[in-house]
Amino acid sequence: MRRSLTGAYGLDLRVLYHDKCFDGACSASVFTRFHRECVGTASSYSYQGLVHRAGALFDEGDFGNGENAIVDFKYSPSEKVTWWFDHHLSAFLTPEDQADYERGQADGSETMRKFYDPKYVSCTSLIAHVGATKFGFDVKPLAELIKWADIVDGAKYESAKAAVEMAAPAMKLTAVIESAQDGELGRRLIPLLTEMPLEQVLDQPFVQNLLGPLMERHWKGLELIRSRATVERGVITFDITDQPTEGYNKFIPYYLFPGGTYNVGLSKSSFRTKVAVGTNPWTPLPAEKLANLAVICERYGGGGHARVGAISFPPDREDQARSAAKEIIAELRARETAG
Ligand SMILES: [Mn+2]
Repeated sequence: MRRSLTGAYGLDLRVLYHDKCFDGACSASVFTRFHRECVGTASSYSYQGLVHRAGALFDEGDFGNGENAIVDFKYSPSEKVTWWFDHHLSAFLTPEDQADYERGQADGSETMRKFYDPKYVSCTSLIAHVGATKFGFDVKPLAELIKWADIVDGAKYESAKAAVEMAAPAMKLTAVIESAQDGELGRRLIPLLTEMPLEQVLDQPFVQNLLGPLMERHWKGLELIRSRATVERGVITFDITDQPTEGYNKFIPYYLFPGGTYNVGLSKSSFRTKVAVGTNPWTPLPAEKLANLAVICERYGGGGHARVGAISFPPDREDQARSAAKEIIAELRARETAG
């Protein structure tokens, strides 16, 4: 890390970003380019990934001695933080944090440094918009990155085929980023994201090495679910509890049965037996006709969102998981039949 001896100018700028997230990596990359081209007060940039965890999210030691930017992650009132961009609904950990942010906006001291707007689908597009409209940032070269950050963070895939076959480089990069084991991947990837097309980033040997085993596991998961899944009265079901897995692509059921409205899947990992309940994102049915899956899952001690929920049981309580799944399947099929 290069450091100059005098003043704030020429110091390293630390970018703290949402780790294991495509939008987080793209946000860090776009922020870096924006800062270098439009602000120019740092001689180098370093990267620190952040993850959601119980209790305090920030450690003062995470912040560097120069400027610090937090992107696509919660607000921190630390005086070391000089830039902040976020678009999450739950951006403030406490009312005090929110009051701190609002104070800086009301007195004008931070209106050109801290930006929050939950209407943006991705933080990448928020940074690009603020940069372009308030600082004259040229975002034309970033069109591909911004488009894909919006698609991935908003889960707005055009089809189950696009989500499962993962032909687009951004989809494969997302898989690699989400499976990263440490901060090293982000540090290597972030500087490349704004410098070259996604296809070329994906072609880097260190990315290809990580992608190979992930895609192999993905295709195996697809074949396993294909061999088990059936659809009846709009509800796709499958049981793969006999083949423990640490996860599968949640769009696979709709790829296999595009006409299915819901899917109820039973799976097992090292720490739980899981009933996953989802709604086909490409269903032509209007929202008011769809079941609220969070409410259904809560009845069994689970939870989630209106369109997707889950219930976890201890690994050895497959019997309970199976009977909950059976009841939910019957309920969703009755709804479909009732129209
Ligand atoms: Mn985001």
